[in-house]
Amino acid sequence: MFDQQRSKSESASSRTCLLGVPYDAHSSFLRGPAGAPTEVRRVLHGGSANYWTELGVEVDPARWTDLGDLDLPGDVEPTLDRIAEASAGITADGGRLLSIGGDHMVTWPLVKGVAANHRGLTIVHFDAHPDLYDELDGDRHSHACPFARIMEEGLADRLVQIGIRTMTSHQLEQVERFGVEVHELRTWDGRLPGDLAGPVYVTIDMDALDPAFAPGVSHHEPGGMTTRQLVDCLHQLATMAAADGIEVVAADIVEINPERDIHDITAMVGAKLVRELLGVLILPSPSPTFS
Ligand SMILES: [Mn+2]
Repeated sequence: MFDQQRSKSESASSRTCLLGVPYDAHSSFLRGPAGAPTEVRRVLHGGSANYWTELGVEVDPARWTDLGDLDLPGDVEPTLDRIAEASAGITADGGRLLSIGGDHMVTWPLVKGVAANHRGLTIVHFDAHPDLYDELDGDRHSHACPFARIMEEGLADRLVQIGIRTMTSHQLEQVERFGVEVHELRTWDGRLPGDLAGPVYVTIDMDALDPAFAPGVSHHEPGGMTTRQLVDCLHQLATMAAADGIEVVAADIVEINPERDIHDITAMVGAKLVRELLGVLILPSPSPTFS
């Protein structure tokens, strides 16, 4: 059993890739998230923290591959295609993807690439906003729209949203249209649904967190999650993965805007989330916890 698990772990760890997606052309309010991959890497490797997760998984850079940043053409359609191609290539044959950077629009092509390799995806989505607009300011590629596109295209079977605190009547109609499971923050109990199953894609919009914890985002939305609550959710996913209930196949961290950060506070949260997500992606089960 142990040998089996270890060999499963090692094969996943050899193909767990970090990818920077420096694209923020479809932000509706402020630009900046294109600069996030550089800032998160700088802090991740900056020497102020080690390469271990809270659950005791070592995520030293030798255990995963940093593919650097995607070179993107700029125009939207070829950019979407290039992101989707990269995502599909990385997640083929059991490879796992952690993407950093960009505004939330990039999640659409990232999920498209993962869905090419995994049927029946569940998306676990942390955000202040549902991002379900049919269009915003005439832009169907807006960072406020990716989950409308994903659900229209049938790229995921299930969309679970945590942290929401900006619902509108239009987006509530979209929730009902697409059967989205929304856990509004005002009534959330801190738990992910207990019946998650199959391949899981995790997407973290940094504005799910309260601006007190993550000021470096374009849309400050007070009354948000604590960093502790978010990390605890990733640990819940690790527990479910260890029990073979789910397989976390890919994740992204979006909407970090370094232009608004203060003393690297948000970049450091991003680096911590990178570590904790790598811990879930690299190992199907967490190592023994320190006690
Ligand atoms: Mn958001």
